[in-house]
Amino acid sequence: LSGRSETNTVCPGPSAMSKAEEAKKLAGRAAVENHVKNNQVLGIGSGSTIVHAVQRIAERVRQENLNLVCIPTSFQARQLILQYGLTLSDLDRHPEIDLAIDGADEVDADLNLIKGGGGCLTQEKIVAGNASRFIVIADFRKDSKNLGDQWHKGIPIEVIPMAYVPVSRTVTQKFGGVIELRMAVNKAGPVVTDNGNFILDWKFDRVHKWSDVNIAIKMIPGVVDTGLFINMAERVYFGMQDGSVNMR
Ligand code: ABF
Repeated sequence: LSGRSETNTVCPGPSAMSKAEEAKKLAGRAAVENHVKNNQVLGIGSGSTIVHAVQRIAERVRQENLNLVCIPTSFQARQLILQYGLTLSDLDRHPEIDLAIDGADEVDADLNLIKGGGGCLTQEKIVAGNASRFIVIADFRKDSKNLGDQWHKGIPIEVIPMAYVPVSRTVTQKFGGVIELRMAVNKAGPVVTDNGNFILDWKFDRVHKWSDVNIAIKMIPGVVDTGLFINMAERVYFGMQDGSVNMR
């Protein structure tokens, strides 16, 4: 085999990659177009899709002279807000958020979400929970009927470090499946969140009543929060492969 054909055999083609990126951009920009208005307090999510939304917000601030205040959901979001010259604030000064926009790892038919695949979930849930409107932006790969259909890495659970073993045991004893402590890419140690905690990825083995499971897991001592966002999203924008945007 030549180098070229080997590469073509094992790697996803560049067009597949750019299709997803293009879809993220479509979703992010459509949500900003439809929901961002002058004098709003905005919650800014984390991940790669939100970058496109922030770029469009910054363009609109320049073009339309909008007066917006942004509340970050992570260190990454904070840096994005600063990088694009937007006004950075916090929940102390702005506890009421008009609109939060964020990505997701998976969205089911009822707009329940799995989030936290990128390591951010607790601050995202705080911001979304204090927003009058919570809008999700995602590419076509995140759209599913039931949680777990598309996202196979499990439900992230942020835990206080000393509790990761007992929490893991309790979750699997009560609800089955397997659980893993999320490790850094170089395996040198666990991933540490913006809040100084660890993340467990719970690979569930059956469909659950997610609202009940979410509450039950949150009640386990040592759990900070889960990546299940139940009944929180008002609308989801999916960027599609054909260049359209689907709303749910
Ligand atoms: C964070 O980034 C996480 O809650 C979610 O897992 C992820 C979405 O990232 P991306 O937009 O890169 O798919 O918001």
